[in-house]
Amino acid sequence: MTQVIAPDWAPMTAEEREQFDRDGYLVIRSVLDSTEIEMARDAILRFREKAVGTGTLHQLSAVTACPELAFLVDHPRAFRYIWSLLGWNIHVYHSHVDVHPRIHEKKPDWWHWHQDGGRQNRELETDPRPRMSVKLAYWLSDVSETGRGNFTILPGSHKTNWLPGPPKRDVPWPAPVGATQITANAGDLVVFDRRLWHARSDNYSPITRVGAFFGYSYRWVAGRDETAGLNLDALTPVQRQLLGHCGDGSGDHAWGHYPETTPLYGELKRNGALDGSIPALIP
Ligand SMILES: O=C(O)CCC(=O)C(=O)O
Repeated sequence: MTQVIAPDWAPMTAEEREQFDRDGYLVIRSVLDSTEIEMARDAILRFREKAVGTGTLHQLSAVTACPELAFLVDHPRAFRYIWSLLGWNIHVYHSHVDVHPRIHEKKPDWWHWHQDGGRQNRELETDPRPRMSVKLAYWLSDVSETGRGNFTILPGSHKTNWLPGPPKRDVPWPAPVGATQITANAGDLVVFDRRLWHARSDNYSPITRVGAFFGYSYRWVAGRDETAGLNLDALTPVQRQLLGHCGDGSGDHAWGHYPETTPLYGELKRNGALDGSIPALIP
C-alpha cells in the first residue's frame, strides 16, 4: 500500500510545538486505524517468523525489511510533526521494527538508557547538543498498561547531555528518578526528540509487543539504513525522498541546493505549508 489517507498538510499546532519543546515528546492518540494497524503488524510478524521464528526481533531498515510499511514514513497524521519540526530537506536516517514476546523471569535492571544519534552525543560539543533528529514510534500492540515492554522516557530530559549511569553496561543499575513508562493503545504514536533519554522496558505480559520506529534527520546527515533493495516503483516521490532516493543522488542535492526537485518541498509549496517563520521551511 502506497498511502492510506489523503494528506491534509496541516502543520502541528503552536500548543503541540510548545509542549514538544518543553517535554521532548508528544503522544498522539489513534493515528492509525484498525486496518492500518493490522496491515503493519502482520507485515512485521511475517518478517519476524522468517527471521527468528517466535523470538525477539530488532530489525534495522524497517521498509527494506517490510516494504508494506512504506505508508508509515509519510502517514499524514504522523508526518506533519516531522516536517513541521525539521522542514523539507529530510530523510529517514535510521529505522527499525521490534517484536518482544513475554519474558517469564524477572531480569536485572540493565541500563538501556540512551539518547539517539550515536557518536553525535560525543562529537557535538554544545550543551545542550542540537536536536538533529526526531523519531516516530508507532505502537502496533496494546501497551495501555505498564509492564508490557512500554517505551520508557525521562520527560523533559532532552536538554540534559549526561545522566549518571553505571560504570559499565553489564552492571545492573536502577532507572533514573522520574522514569515514566508511556502507556499507549495500538495505533497511537509517540513523537520524540532524539535527545530525550529513553529506554525499552521488559515485557512481562502475555501480549507480544510490536512497534515500528522511524528517525528523521536532515539529508546532509548520513543515513544508517540500508535502502538499496527498495522497489522504487511502489513508492510515491515523497516516500522515495524519505527513503534516500531523491534528485541526482549528489551531495549538492542532499545539501538542499535544489528545492524544486526535492519532492517534499514541492508538496509543501503546492499546499501552502511553507511557513516562513520556521527556518527549516524556508528554501
Ligand atoms: O523499543 C523501545 O521501547 C525503545 C526504542 C529505542 O530505544 C529507540 O528507538 O532508540
